[in-house]
Amino acid sequence: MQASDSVLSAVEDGVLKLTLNRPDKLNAFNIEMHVALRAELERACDDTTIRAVLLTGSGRAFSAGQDLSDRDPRKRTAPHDLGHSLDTYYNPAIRLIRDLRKPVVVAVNGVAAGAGANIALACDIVIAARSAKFVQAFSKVGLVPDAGGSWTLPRILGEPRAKALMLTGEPLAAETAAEWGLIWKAVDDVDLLDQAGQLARKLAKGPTIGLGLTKHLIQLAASNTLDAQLDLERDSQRVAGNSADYAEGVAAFLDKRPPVFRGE
Ligand code: T3D
Repeated sequence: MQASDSVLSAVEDGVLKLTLNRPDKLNAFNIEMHVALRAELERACDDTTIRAVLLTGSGRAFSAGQDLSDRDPRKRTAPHDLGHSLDTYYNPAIRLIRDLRKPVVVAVNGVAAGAGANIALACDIVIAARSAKFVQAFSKVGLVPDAGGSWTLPRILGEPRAKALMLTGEPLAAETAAEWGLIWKAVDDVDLLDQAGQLARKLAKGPTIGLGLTKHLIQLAASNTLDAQLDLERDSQRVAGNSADYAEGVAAFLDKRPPVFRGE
């Protein structure tokens, strides 16, 4: 199924591959692209044959964030309501990525700026081309960080680095992002899609229920007390322990053969 030219989608080996596809605009977000991405993320949630998502961009950029040509103040009599834009488009996308009980891998193929950077950083595993960079571009146009960036960066990097990146808008190279723990790893540009694709396929063959619960546990860890987290581990393990994939995992171990997980 191809919902829109601005987001290409294909399912193979249980992986929904989504490619942001406005390369002439560095894959900047307009309403059409938002609507298409949202429809695809909802599909990832509902379709049990999809067991992992791989997100990337076409051309030389991952995404330059909001399409600023849709925000030209000279073409308007009153300011655009950016709060409405976040409520309607960006925030639902971030929530869908975070709430999806399936792994989301992002292959950052080039520059990721503004909301484009923070959408990438909301994904579960971030692999970037060595030439890619992350730009908290908001301050350059008088805005504040959005798409979850003001939550994500301080948590991962601490205040000093988050503030420096967000107040200056200076680009952060992929290798430094990896050294700082902001992303999983930087790989040679030519290897990016191979490595990200292999990883997504491996995850799609995994015990989907357990992986989804693991994602959820990790996301709640920072705001939970240890007691609350122990309770959540207990409840999650109970669910994982009832899954067919757990039975298969144990049987395969005892049989000394690789498990065949079905995501059930
Ligand atoms: O508005 C709301 O709904 C609220 C939400 C806001 C979220 C946001 O994301 S705000 C932040 C928006 N993004 C930016 O401010 C980034 C703007 N772009 C840049 O700073 C640079 O383009 C990059 C650092 C991303 C890349 O630089 P470079 O030198 O590699 O490329 P370039 O030459 O600047 O751009 C290439 C083309 O893409 C160029 O068009 P042209 O001249 O070839 O016709 C440029 O205008 C276009 N482009 C790049 N970014 C955007 C864009 N066009 C529209 N919107 C963009 N964001």
